Amino acid sequence: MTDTLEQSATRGTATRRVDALVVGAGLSGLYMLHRFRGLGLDTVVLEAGGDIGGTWYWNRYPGARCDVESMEYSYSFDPELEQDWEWSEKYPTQPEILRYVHHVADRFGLHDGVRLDTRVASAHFRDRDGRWTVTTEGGEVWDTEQLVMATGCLSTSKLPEIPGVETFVGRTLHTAHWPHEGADFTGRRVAVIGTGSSGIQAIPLIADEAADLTVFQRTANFSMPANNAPLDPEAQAERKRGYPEHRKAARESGFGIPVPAATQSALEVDPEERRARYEATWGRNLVGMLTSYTDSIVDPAANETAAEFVREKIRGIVHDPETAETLCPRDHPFGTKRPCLDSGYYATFNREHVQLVDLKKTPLTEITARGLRTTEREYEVDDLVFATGFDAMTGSLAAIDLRGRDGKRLADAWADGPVTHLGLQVAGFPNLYTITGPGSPSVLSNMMVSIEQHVDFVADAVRYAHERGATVIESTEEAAQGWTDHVREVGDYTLYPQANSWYMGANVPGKPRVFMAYIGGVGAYRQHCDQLAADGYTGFAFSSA
Ligand code: N01
Repeated sequence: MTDTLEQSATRGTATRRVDALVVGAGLSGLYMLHRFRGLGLDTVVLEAGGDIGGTWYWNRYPGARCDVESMEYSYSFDPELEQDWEWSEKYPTQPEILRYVHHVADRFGLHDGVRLDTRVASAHFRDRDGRWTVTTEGGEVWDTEQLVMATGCLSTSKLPEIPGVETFVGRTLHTAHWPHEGADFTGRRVAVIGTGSSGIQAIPLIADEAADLTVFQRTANFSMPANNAPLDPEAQAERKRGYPEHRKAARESGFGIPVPAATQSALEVDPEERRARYEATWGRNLVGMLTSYTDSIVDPAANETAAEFVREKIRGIVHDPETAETLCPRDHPFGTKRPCLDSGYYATFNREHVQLVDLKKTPLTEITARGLRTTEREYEVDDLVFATGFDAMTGSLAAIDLRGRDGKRLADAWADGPVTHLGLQVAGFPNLYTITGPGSPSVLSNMMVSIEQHVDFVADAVRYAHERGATVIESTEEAAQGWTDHVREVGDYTLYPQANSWYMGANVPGKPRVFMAYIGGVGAYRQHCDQLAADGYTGFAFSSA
C-alpha cells in the first residue's frame, strides 16, 4: 500500500484523507453517508456511475420496476420522510424510485458528499497505521479509516459465454446498461436472451413495439402476475398512519415483508383447501406464496404442490400447449431461483410475432454477424437484448483489488466462497464492511430493510469503537468461520441449494458453488446482531492502531 502512496506522489496526485469512504451511491451508500455525517465523520462516497441511484440508475430497461411494493421499498429511518413522500403505484417504476433517491439526497443534503464517475480500482489496508489506501481508476488516492462497500449485490452485469458477440453488426443492449435515451424497437426484429426478473419484465413491453420477437430461454422461471395498479390515496394514508407498527413487523419478519406465519404443512391439508389458499395468494403476494406452508421451501413434496399450481396457471394462459410446457419450470423447486412478478409475461407468447426458443433442446452455439445460431438454425435479428444477469453478491467486490492485513487478497480469502462475519465483515480486513454482503439475508429480503439494518449496525459499531478510543474494528477468524458454517447449515436445511441459481454462483463459470445468502430470516438475524452488539460486539475485536 505504501507503494500506492509513493506512486501517487510520483504522479503528483494529492492524497485526500477522510474518516470514512463509502463505495457506491445507491440506497445503502447514501444512507451510510447520512449516518456517518451524523456521527461527525468526514465522509465521501465514490460512485462509478454518472449519477446517484445505484441499481435504479443503471437498470432502465422497459418495464423496470421493483417487485417489492412501494410502501415497503422505502427508507424507514425518518418518519417525516416516510409521511411526506407519495408513491403513485403499488409497485414503483425505475424512474419513480430514482426520483425518490434524488428527493432523499436533496432533503438530507447528500449530493455534495458524492463524487460521481469515480470507480474504485484498489483498496489496501495499511498494517502500520490501521488505515486504508484507496485508489480510483482515474488515479485519485484516498486515505481513510473506515471503508464501506455499498457496492450492491446485483451490480456487476454479465454477458453469456457465447462466442462471437463482437461480430454482431446490429444493436446490442444489456438490461443493466440501458441507454438513458431509451431504445426504440418499432419495426425491428429483436432477440432477448434470458428469462429472469429483468427479461420477464422487459419482454412484454419489447413485444409491444417489435415487429418480431424471439425469446431465448435456458431455464423456465416461476412468475406470478403483479397486478400492479395506481395507489389509492386513502389506502396510502392508512398505511402511513400505521407505519410504525408495520415497519416493526417488517423488521421482525422472515423476508422483510410482514406476512402471517404459516402453521401447517402443505401435505397435511386436503388438495382443495391447499388450492384455495394458493388461489387467494396468487397475484397478490409473492412472499405469501413462498411461505404458505411451514414446509414450502424445505420439503420437495410440499414445494411441488406450489410448483404445480403455477404450472397450471401457465397452461391456463398460454394457448399453444407446446409453448406452455416449455414455459413450465421443472428443473428447480419453486422459489429456489428468484421467482418473478410480471405484467402479461406468459400471455405475450400468445402473440403472433413472438416465438420462444428452448435452449435446453437447442443450445446457443454462436453469435453471428446477423444474429444468433443454435444447434438447430440461425436467427437473424436487428437487436440483441441481453437479460443475462449479474455476477451476484461477490462480483463487485472481486472487481476491486482488495487487500487486507499482510497484503492478503480478498480473492484468495474467498477462493472457496465468501467467508464473512454476519455478511458484514471479513476476518483480516479491518474497518471494511460489506453492506448486505454474502452471509446476510440481503437478496432474500426486502433490500430496504436489510440495508437500513446493516448501515445502522456499522454506524453504531464505529461510534462504539470511537467512544472507547478504538480506531480499528475487525472480526475474528473464529467468528467469521462460525457464522459462515451456520449460514451454510441453514441453507442446506432448505431446497435453495438444489437450484442452479445466482444465489449459488451457478451462473458464473468457475465461481464456487455455495449458497451465499442467509435464509434464517431478517427478524432472527437482526435479533442476533442486536444481542451481539449489546454484549460488546461479540466476535469483533477493537483496537487502536
Ligand atoms: O438476471 P437472472 P436478472 N445462455 O440471473 C439467462 C433482481 N431483479 O437481471 O437461469 C442463455 O435472474 C439465465 O438462464 P439460467 C432479482 O433479484 C429484481 O433477470 O441461468 N441464457 C436467466 O434466464 C433478480 O433475480 C427486479 O439458465 C443465459 C437470465 O439469463 C436479479 O435481479 C427486476 C445465459 C438471467 O437471469 C437478477 O435478475 C430485475 C446463456 N449463456 C432484477 N446466461 C425486480 O425487483 C444467462 N442466461 C422486479
